[in-house]
Amino acid sequence: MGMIRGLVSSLVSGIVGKLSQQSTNGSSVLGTLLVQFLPFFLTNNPMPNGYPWGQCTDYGTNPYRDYPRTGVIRSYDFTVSRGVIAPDGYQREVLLVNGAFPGPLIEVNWGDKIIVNVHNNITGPEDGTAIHWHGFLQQGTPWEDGAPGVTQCPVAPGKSFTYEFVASLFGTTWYHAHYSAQYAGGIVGPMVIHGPTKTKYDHDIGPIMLSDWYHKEYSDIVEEMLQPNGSLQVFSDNNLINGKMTFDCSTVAPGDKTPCTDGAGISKFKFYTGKTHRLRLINSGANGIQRFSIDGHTLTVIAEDFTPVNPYNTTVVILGVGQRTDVLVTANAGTATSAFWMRSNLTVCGGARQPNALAAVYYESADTTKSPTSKPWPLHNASLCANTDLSLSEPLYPMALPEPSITHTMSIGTIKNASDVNLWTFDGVSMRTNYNAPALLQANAGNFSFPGVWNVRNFYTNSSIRIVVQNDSPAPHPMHLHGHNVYVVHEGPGVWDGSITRPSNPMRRDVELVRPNGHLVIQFDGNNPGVWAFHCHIAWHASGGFFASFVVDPAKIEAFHIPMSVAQTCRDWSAWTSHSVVDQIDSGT
Ligand SMILES: *[C@@H]1O[C@H](CO)[C@@H](O)[C@H](O)[C@H]1NC(C)=O
Ligand SMILES: *[C@@H]1O[C@H](CO)[C@@H](O)[C@H](O)[C@H]1NC(C)=O
Ligand SMILES: *[C@@H]1O[C@H](CO)[C@@H](O)[C@H](O)[C@H]1NC(C)=O
Ligand SMILES: *[C@@H]1O[C@H](CO)[C@@H](O)[C@H](O)[C@H]1NC(C)=O
Ligand SMILES: *[C@@H]1O[C@H](CO)[C@@H](O)[C@H](O)[C@H]1NC(C)=O
Ligand SMILES: *[C@@H]1O[C@H](CO)[C@@H](O)[C@H](O)[C@H]1NC(C)=O
Ligand SMILES: *[C@@H]1O[C@H](CO)[C@@H](O)[C@H](O)[C@H]1NC(C)=O
Ligand SMILES: *[C@@H]1O[C@H](CO)[C@@H](O)[C@H](O)[C@H]1NC(C)=O
Ligand SMILES: [Cu+2]
Repeated sequence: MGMIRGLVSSLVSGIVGKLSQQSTNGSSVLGTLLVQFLPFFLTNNPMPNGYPWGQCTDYGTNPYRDYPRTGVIRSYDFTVSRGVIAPDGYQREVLLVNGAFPGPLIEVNWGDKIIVNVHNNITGPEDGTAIHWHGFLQQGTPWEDGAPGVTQCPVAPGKSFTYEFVASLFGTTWYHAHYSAQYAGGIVGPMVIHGPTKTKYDHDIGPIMLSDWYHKEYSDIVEEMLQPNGSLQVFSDNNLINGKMTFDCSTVAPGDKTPCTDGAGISKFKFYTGKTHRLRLINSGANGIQRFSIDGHTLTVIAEDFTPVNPYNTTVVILGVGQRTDVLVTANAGTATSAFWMRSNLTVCGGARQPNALAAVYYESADTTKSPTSKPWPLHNASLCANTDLSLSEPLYPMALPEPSITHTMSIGTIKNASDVNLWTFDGVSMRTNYNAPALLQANAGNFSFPGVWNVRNFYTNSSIRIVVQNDSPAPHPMHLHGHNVYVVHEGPGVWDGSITRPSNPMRRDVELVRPNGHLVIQFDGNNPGVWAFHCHIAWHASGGFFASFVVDPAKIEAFHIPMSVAQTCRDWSAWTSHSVVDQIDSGT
């Protein structure tokens, strides 16, 4: 009871944040009332008629083939540095993009080219980095995918790498570091790719990032987990909405002298009475499954990951790590002075010490210094550790499931290695990457003999590849394939019985949860040559070896003319590692 009262009172004081935005989130303004509706940056650079996608629609255009070629380039400069912030009042060392947590928004139109010059300014101590652009297909540019040891060498301290790729899909996504579990240390940010929408709305609220949060540095967590006889289960300390939440500092361990402030501040959003708002939800956390809701409001789901879907209504949206859901919310639950709680709860499916995040939604004339008093929707099935029923999600642009030319089963398990370290296995292997020898570059040089610990599977020229993921572990796993929107064939408890959810038009997305002791069947077409990571998106599980890579169309990989900057990044990394010892404490990704 004391703990609950402490939490409530600190939340109340969090309405008027005790810490400045700079001390909680650095140079980010996300979660404050300063954020404007989108499109924001694009308003300074209007496109022809405002609709650069011309005749393309979200229901009638094959996005994998017929995306618009706008010829527009959007350039960004990212500097990754160490910093000290207190997102929830508990101060910690973090890694920041341009001094911001969450990192800066990348906002472009469908079909634009995105160029991001990433500068590694990690010092005291120095470390490598690499940034992945989640969900992009990278057709013809697999070396821009940002997975170290798979598609590139890490960017050495003091060096830069310029990523360049086309936004051929549209919707909501995020970028994050893919080096070790570095993204849990703060290197995350939202991306919005504007595109056509059949379902109309009035205001685009922009990204809402939901993330579990840890008070220890990511490297300390990984070291602890991967010590002899360590535990593979990692507990989060808090849950954030757009990088903000309060923390009950009385629960900090007695010996811990880290500065901690109650009521640091929470995120706030403004709605306009009677208007319909688009919210772009992103689970950018390291581990936990989120359940998102807004008291008194129905959510209309219009897109999941990069796939626009037939709209459906719900009161709760479930998101595994890496997943995105775009929802429409009409402000029809009160008057112009009403206020409501926005909630995101970490489920019981992963370890969370403080699972419930809150933010405030104010209608246009509400007093933004007062707490909402609204009541939550009743709790749904709290013990369900899976995504919402697959049959609800139906892509607007229909595509029938092709006949697979190969079916490959991969099971999930754990082992203890010779040093008594507990690790994850995927398809029988606990993966460990070699930062100095990315699989894609070796393949480009015509060598397809990969060391077993890289866990690479070559699918040659198979037209469509079906993967059955068998989860023999008691934890759910958000499975993510790089470079593809996969067909989600089936998901459920136990072993797959061969049934398919809507073969005429199965859901397509880039992350789907496999439930504890259950199965997930996905399928992808072999039309995107490259080496593509397929892994659990839980940062701690990938660190523990839960990671594989797929080779697609080897002859085409050999024929790629990879930009010289990719080889230069390896030379720079090699030069740096020749005088600095890289303590690769985990799988590397
Ligand atoms: C580089 O990192 C240092 C130390 O963290 C910081 O003081 C400096 O502002 C950073 N430089 C840039 C350009 O972000
Ligand atoms: C390993 O960890 C388990 C669970 O934490 C514990 O019960 C066991 O005693 C430990 N074994 C050794 C050899 O430390
Ligand atoms: C979904 O909810 C909206 C209001 O929030 C309502 O207008 C619409 O009719 C609902 N749609 C369905 C299919 O129930
Ligand atoms: C979130 O947690 C709150 C507080 O425990 C609870 O009242 C609410 O029903 C939960 N909502 C969901 C969707 O899990
Ligand atoms: C809740 O989910 C669990 C786990 O999937 C399932 O066994 C149970 O039947 C569900 N309960 C309800 C009421 O749907
Ligand atoms: C066991 O795994 C840990 C963590 O990846 C690694 O540091 C260690 O070298 C491994 N031990 C052996 C004998 O492979
Ligand atoms: C191919 O790469 C592997 C290591 O990944 C190496 O052991 C082998 O010697 C290489 N083969 C050739 C012909 O270079
Ligand atoms: C499909 O993949 C399997 C497994 O790697 C391989 O043995 C087979 O030759 C491939 N088929 C084609 C047509 O490439
Ligand atoms: Cu996992």
